[in-house]
Amino acid sequence: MTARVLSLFGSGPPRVSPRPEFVRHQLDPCCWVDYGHGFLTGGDTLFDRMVAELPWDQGRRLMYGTWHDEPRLTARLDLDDAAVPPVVDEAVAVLSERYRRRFHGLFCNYYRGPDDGVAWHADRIGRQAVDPLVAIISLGGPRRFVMRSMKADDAGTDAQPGPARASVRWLMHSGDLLVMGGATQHHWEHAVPKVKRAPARISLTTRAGFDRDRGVEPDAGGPDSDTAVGVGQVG
Ligand SMILES: O=C(O)CCC(=O)C(=O)O
Repeated sequence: MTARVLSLFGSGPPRVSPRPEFVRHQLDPCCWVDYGHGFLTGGDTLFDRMVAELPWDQGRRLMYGTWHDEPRLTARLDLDDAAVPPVVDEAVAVLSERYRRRFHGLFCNYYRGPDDGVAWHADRIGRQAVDPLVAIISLGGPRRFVMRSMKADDAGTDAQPGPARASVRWLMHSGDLLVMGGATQHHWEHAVPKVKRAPARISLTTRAGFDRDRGVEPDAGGPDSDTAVGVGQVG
């Protein structure tokens, strides 16, 4: 396992930033990402606590007839579970208020080092709900998070290459937040690639889609973002 890089704002008690700033990246006309640098302070403290206290599970996948360990550990919690630290409840409340959507569940992923990762995929909630929101808080790290469009998937031929797919990447630092919204789960994929070197990282993922209580989508929209920038210049 690679030594963890302590970030400037990562130590100290975990807190939601009192004035979180979100930058909107418009991926295409109907898909967007809001990025919140330093959404949480004390991310490394929270990382240590979650590594020690969460009920981590080693998932297994059947691939070509053989079972393989997933290259990360996972823990799946309800938001009202006693194992969810109050600062995470507070973070989810901030998200619910900002997007006026109810978030459900906390899916935690523990990437122990560079050999852990998750391959290209769109979240399953995109098959169950129209325009779901997927919010990811990163703890520890930093670690690269990449996205690519599912469109223009025409690789062409060697002689005549097809159009390149739009892609974008972020280096997520401890306490950063990334929210995928609009039609992103229908038109874009994301991944946390395996790399040569990477410190351990946890991602906390919560999603808003179908409203279980009302049986309808309460509000498909979100607030306007503080800043809008295009694809490709983040890193
Ligand atoms: O760890 C992350 O940042 C992404 C996790 C993810 O994409 C997933 O679990 O579906």
